[in-house]
Order: sequence, then structure tokens, then C-alpha cells
Amino acid sequence: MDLFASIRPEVEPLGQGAYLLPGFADTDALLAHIPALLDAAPLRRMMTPGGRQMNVAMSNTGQYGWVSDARGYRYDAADPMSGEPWPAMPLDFISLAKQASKKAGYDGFEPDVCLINRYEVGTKLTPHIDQDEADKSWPIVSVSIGIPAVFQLYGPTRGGKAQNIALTDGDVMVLGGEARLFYHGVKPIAAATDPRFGPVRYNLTFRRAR
Ligand code: MD6
Ligand code: FE
Repeated sequence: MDLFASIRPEVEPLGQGAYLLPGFADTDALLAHIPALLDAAPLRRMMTPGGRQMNVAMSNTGQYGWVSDARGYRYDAADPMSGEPWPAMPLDFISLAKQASKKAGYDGFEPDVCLINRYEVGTKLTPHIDQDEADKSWPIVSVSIGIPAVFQLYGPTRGGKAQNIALTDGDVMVLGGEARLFYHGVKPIAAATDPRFGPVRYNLTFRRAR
């Protein structure tokens, strides 16, 4: 009998430069930083340029933060809620993003943004492309924390059939290469409970904005 047949590889290629690193992140270590970060820059549901309130609550840590309002989408060095700089990115966050990107074959990645997303049961993320970053040759590193999600990876155009990727606590996805500019979204989150903080999913996306 092959004792290792049921063990997933450390790096699963998803195609076109996207990779899944199952269970790569120590989410207890990451979560330890969350209260102070969200105290300094609280989660908020931003407005889209079209005037709709987003479903996902967001905040940022790092040199820049991703913001959306009536003026559009952009990266800003200040939190518009306070006018203050975003809280500094914890070294644990930076080192995780660097290690994960390197493991996926993208060496030299230095994130200057970590977007923090918070989902409740039923929250979804509409398909979109992340294209507000200056140099799209850098990957985006995405960490799932808490209750499971189904990530939908489409192609370079809107619509078509998605690759459904089940993400659980500690999974890290690296979107680089062609897949960096593929449409993607998150299906409505199914009812579940994380023993540490309840019916919630956090997602951290590490980016290089400038
Ligand atoms: C999420 N993630 O998993 C949302 N974007 O909650 C994203 O929108 C995303 O996971 C770019 C690259 C990786 C991602
Ligand atoms: Fe995205």
C-alpha cells in the first residue's frame, strides 16, 4: 500500500501560473496580529464607483491600501477613514508572502499591500480582475483563514466555465503568470463555524502596488 497516496503535494499547479499550497500558512500566528490591525484600521464595506456597497468588509495593512469609492479604485498610502497611514505590515505576514511566492516559483516578491477581506456566511465576491497594481508581473499571494470557501478561477475574459478551487484554513494560493490577470471570484460562503472566531472567513491578499 502506498502510505502517501492520500497526501496532497506541497505545491499543486492550477494552470497558467496559478498554484495552490495546501495548508502552507500557520493561521494562528497570522490571527494573533489581526485584532491590533483592525483596531487601527477597522473593517468597512467600501462603496463601488457605481454607488453600491460591497458585500465583503475590507481593511489593509502595509505601505499602501486598496480603496474603492465614488472616485474609483486605487491604492492609497492613507486610510480614508482616519487620514492616517495604514498600520505597518507585520513581519510574519511579509515572510509568509515571500516564502509562498518563492515556493510557487516567483522569487523576489516584496509585498507593499495586504488587503484583509472578511466574509460572513452567504457573502460572495463577484468575479473581477485585480489590475490596479503598477507591475502585473508580480504575483498576488492569497491566504485563507477560517471557514471554507469555493474560489472560482475563470479565464482572461468575463464569463465561461470556472475552475472551482476549494479553499480551507491555511491554504495559500499564488496567482502569477497568465492567471494573474484571470477573472476570479468567491461563491457565497456556506454555513460553518471556526472554533476560534465563529462563522467567518478572512482572506489576506498580498500585493505589490507600486
Ligand atoms: C478571496 N481573493 O479569496 C478573494 N485576488 O477571498 C481574491 O480576490 C484574489 O485570492 C487576486 C489574487 C488572489 C485572490
Ligand atoms: Fe482578486
